[in-house]
Amino acid sequence: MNIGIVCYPTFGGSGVVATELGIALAKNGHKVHFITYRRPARLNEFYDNIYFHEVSSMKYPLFEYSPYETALASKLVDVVRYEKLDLLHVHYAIPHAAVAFMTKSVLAAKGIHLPVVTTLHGTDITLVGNDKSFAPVVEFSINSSDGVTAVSEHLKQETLAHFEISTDIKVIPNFIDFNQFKRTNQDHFKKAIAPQGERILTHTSNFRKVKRVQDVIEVFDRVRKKLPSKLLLIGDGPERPDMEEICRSKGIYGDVRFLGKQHAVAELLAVSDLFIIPSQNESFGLSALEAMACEVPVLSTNIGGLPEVNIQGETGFLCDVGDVANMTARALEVLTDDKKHQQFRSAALNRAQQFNIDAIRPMYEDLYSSLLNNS
Ligand code: GMT
Repeated sequence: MNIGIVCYPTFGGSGVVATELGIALAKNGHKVHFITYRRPARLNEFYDNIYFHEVSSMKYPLFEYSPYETALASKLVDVVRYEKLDLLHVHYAIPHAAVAFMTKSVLAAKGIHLPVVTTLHGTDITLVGNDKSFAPVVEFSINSSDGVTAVSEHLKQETLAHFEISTDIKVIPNFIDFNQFKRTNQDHFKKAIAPQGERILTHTSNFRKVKRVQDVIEVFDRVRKKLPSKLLLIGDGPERPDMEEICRSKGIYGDVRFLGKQHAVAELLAVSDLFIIPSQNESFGLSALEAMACEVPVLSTNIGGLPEVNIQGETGFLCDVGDVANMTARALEVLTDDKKHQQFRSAALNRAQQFNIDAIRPMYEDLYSSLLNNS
């Protein structure tokens, strides 16, 4: 198949899932075209059947906001026509599903039928998508897609609860490529981060309010008082300056490393003893799955799609949002008992194996085939 993928090119989960799916599809013999405003962050190798089309929009003094949607749709029309794409798969509904509808309409006027798949990732439905300023277009463009997928059963139910949906939504979860995410020996690294054998707690996110990074720091501060520990904070975003300030005012800055955006996430997870994801809202929690693939137990909240990934008392613990006292107790429970810690590590790996890319990629391929057969 000749497949077009539209996504955000950032380190954010939807962009990562879109890019890793594209790479997996290309490895399985498909031609894949990424169409977005920058080369996707995870697309950092050469593949002879992956193509990247950069969208750039004209600058004009009248435009206070550059009309990216029009530029993206125009680029898509071009790529579909000249690269003869069979299908377009857009990730994150806003604005990509609406742009796909526009593209489809332009192509239909030229006698070209383009099947469109939209994957819903989370905040495109919850935090952002159901805001009045977006909701009517989000609903319309979901219903106009030929295939719709959601990354968890919870997100599917949220979509049905907030919108009038007239189309089927297929749940296809996030996935993991074990060639990239596996526990490797990083002893030198571990010694550099925790020279006295301290426990290493890790959190990865885009540092937005929804991630509640302040809870990560609070839990770490409490754990650290009982057990020598270090905290790795991977990623960057609007909350980072405040989080740095909290660490300084608590006097724990020396034990916390703000690592910023990283390519070496698997190496950092490989030295971690516990992964913390205390989000207020999380449709799936790809970062938790990546940690589990590296045999790191997960301390998460019990909201959204997280219970579909992290299993209470087996692969980690699930606590109420903001319940830092319980989170601290659970963290200490697993970090102070080597036998239990090892059991959790093995269970985390076993669970992650259920989301192996080799099992999930065919779900997308089957969906594409059924749409192409129908058209
Ligand atoms: O919504 C976000 O915060 C960003 C979004 C993204 O585009 O990175 O993440 C969402 O998609 C991921 C991949 O499907 C999921 O694993 C995340 O749980 C989801 N984030 C939220 O629901 C908050």
